[in-house]
Amino acid sequence: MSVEPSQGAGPAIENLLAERRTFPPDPAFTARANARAAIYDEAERDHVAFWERLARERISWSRPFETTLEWELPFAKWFVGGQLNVSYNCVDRHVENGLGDKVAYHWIGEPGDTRTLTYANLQREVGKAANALLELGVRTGDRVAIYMPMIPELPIAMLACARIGAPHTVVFGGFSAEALAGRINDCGARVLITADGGYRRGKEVGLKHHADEALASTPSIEHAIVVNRTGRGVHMVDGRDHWWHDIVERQSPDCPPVPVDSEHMLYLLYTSGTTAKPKGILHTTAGYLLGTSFTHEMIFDLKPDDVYWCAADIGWVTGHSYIVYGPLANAATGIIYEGAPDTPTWDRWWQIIERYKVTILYTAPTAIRACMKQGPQYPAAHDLSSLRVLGSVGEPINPEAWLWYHEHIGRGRTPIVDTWWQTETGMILITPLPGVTTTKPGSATFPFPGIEADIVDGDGRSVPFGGGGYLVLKRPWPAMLRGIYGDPERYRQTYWSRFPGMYFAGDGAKRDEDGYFWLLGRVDDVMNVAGHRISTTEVESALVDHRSVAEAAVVGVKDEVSGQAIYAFVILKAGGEPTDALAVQLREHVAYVIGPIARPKYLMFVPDLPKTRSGKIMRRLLRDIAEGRTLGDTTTLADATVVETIRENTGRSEE
Ligand code: 7RM
Repeated sequence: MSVEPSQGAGPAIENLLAERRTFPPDPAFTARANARAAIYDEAERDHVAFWERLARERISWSRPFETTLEWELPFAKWFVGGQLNVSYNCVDRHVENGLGDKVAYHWIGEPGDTRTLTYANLQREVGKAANALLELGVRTGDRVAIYMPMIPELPIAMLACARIGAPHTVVFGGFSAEALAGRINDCGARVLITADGGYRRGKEVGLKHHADEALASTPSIEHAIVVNRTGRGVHMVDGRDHWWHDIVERQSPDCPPVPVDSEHMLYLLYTSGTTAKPKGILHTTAGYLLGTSFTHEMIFDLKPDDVYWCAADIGWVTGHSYIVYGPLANAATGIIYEGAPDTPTWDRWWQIIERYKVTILYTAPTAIRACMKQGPQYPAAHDLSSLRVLGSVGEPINPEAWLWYHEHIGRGRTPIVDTWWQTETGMILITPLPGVTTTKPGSATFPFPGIEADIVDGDGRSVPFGGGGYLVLKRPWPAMLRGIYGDPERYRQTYWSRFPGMYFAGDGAKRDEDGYFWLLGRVDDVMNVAGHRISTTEVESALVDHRSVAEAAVVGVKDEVSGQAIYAFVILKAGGEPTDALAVQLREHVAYVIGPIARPKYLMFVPDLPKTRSGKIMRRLLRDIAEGRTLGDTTTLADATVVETIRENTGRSEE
């Protein structure tokens, strides 16, 4: 990550956009809320003692821990001396507590097939899958790669690994053979768990043939287990490949969970760094389980009868922490949906919410803006009255998208939690607590209890309220990454060297006069217009503020006069006319909302934007397009045709 120290006298990042609407909690919600304002005070008095208490109360230990935290910056060890098993904590103990018949997952396939798994079902399936791994020679500490669609066997495979202490690395099902091979080779996985394919947008998407291609260059892989999802014939390599329905189905469901040390590696998850080789973000056992389960219960106000739906992909950290480990540790009932929100029509999600009486929905701004683009008639046609908490994650949520979510999905009644965190942080770190926090549309509000976050200038000095700068974390937290697999120096360099003694997240942020945190996007994307450092987020939010705009992405392009000029890519709401007059109007709108310095010099209407699989806009590719360069790495793009469509579009409007 390249971070230029701020030059000149100006602030690291300008604070331009002022959003003044506030939403205090509903007293009826507060009366029943899991979170109490007092936990902020308890955590502040002694954050180590706070996490110690929670770890003793919430985790079922095979052996209790002795030391809560050993901190040798930047290396943390939490709950040292303790032993536990994650799959026991997520499954068996609930069955022992009489919750065997409680639904763990309602699964919905894209073609309409469904499956229900209770905690007792999950225990049997996980035991069988773990025994299959043992039969294939997998031992505690061996790495297992997982490359699957969103089917129940995916969380089962993860829990089976955790049961025997074999760290998994889940590779998102949309990634290429090359990406899969790179990750397998980096961690030296012995077994791959995959499927013949899955369903997406009404089509069968093959996986096994990508896996076969990858396995041609992965010497560490000895075996593959293949789930039959689509029934389409695939090539099975004799001796190497095993059908799940053979090798797993014939196992005994009894597989004793292996107790591992608190700091045993639970998983690796590779972040698709923009240019460099992907980083294997390393998460361990006890701290991760505590951090994900406690935040899940507090931030989503989880109650025993909730139906919780995190609509992310399990291949993204959001799925690891908030579909699998956090919710299962809390004995939640969850929804897993295999497919796309527009298949067969744009009311698929709202049908699911109505049908399963979903009470908590956690999704990304990109999905909310896609729904905004289609129009409110789709959710309006469904009974969404079961919803009581809404969440957002993955990108800054523009105030207008927040308000749309509040009005058309929450029907004005439900709190919204805008949760900031990263693959590296493992758990949500900046967020409102429903029932406690007064929210402001577009702000992730405050650090979670026990977390110390700050905003600093280029020299690492805390920026006073009202200013913008770099988001840092100033003390360790239980679910933090423990390193980059096989590369401690890169870990130190990437996260702990920019500001000595602090974790630098790579995000810009500002705090308003009330101390609310507002995320401003990746610092690599910050634009420098005539010496003003302007965040992409604020200009995009000003565009989305206009009634015709569904989504916008802005980038800085080289400019002879101002150093950089702002280039805006705009998606209109359904029915919007992309005229020159509107382009002029939108530019003026930005100037009006946040000031003339932020008026985009160029503006182009586009049908879609280049995004990662988790929905993040890839501004780097937009800069390449705007400056007429050949495209950089596109392997993590969700839809590779999007950039071509934009490149062929010549209708750029210019100031
Ligand atoms: C959970 C996840 C991490 C990056 C992070 C930010 C951005 C995530 C928010 C957000 C503003 C949010 N993990 N980000 N959540 N920005 N508000 N609520 O997304 O590793 O894939 O990405 O995502 O830039 O650094 S991630």
